[in-house]
Amino acid sequence: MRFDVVTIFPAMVQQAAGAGIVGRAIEGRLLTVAVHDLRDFTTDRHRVVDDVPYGGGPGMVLKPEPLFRALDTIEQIGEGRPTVLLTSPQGTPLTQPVVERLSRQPWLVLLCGRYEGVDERVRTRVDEEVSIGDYVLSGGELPALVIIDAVARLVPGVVGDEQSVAEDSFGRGLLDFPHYTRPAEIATSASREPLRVPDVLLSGNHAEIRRWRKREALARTLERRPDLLEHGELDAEEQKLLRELKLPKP
Ligand code: 4GX
Repeated sequence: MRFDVVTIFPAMVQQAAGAGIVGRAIEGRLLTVAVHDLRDFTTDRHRVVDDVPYGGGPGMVLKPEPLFRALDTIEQIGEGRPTVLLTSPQGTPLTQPVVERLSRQPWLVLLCGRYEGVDERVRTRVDEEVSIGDYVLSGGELPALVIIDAVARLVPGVVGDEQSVAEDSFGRGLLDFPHYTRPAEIATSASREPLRVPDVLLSGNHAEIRRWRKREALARTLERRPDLLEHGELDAEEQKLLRELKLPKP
């Protein structure tokens, strides 16, 4: 899969994309991330990318022509047309189903907005606007990196353990269950009880462990994110566990 990112902070995007799981996938040629400096597509001596808004008001707007030239250049790289995304608070909220849909595209272009935004005419070249959440950032670079990270994880081979991707929190539409590692017991201060790993996880009973994890995931989701249970994709066992969790405690 290929990502092209257009930004006024290319070093920031290059740095972050080169680290961790995504960085390893780039080295392994599973992914290509090409970062383009928007200023390289200006034609004036001062490489100006922004200008004042027509109609007045505070802030600056990204000029359209450098973005159009960047897109024209990028579209000549490959065969076919890339899917062009603009990161903005006005966009489609990024959720795991949206990430899955984007991961089926072979080629994404991410335009990183800055300042008050981009000249509206740029939207004629944008397939979709995407928001990573209802808060205000100072630029589209972090959203672009978030999109690349979430989408890249779904490209086969990028995450070593395919099973962990399939079973991931949100892969199943629920919050994750609690995780523990050794030791089975840790002594804390003298006045406190030792902190023990739940016995079921040490039991070796894999059917029981699976049920316990399901119940914990459901209990957490019910407690913290009941909205996730509304569009119910629960199997029969999950529906039964959820009914039990909702019963008043005896
Ligand atoms: N999820 N921002 C983009 C400038 C901007 C505004 C409008 C294009 C159109 C954000 C978010 C986000 C701040 C990035 C404004 N660019 N992007 N920037 N939340 O807050 O995606």
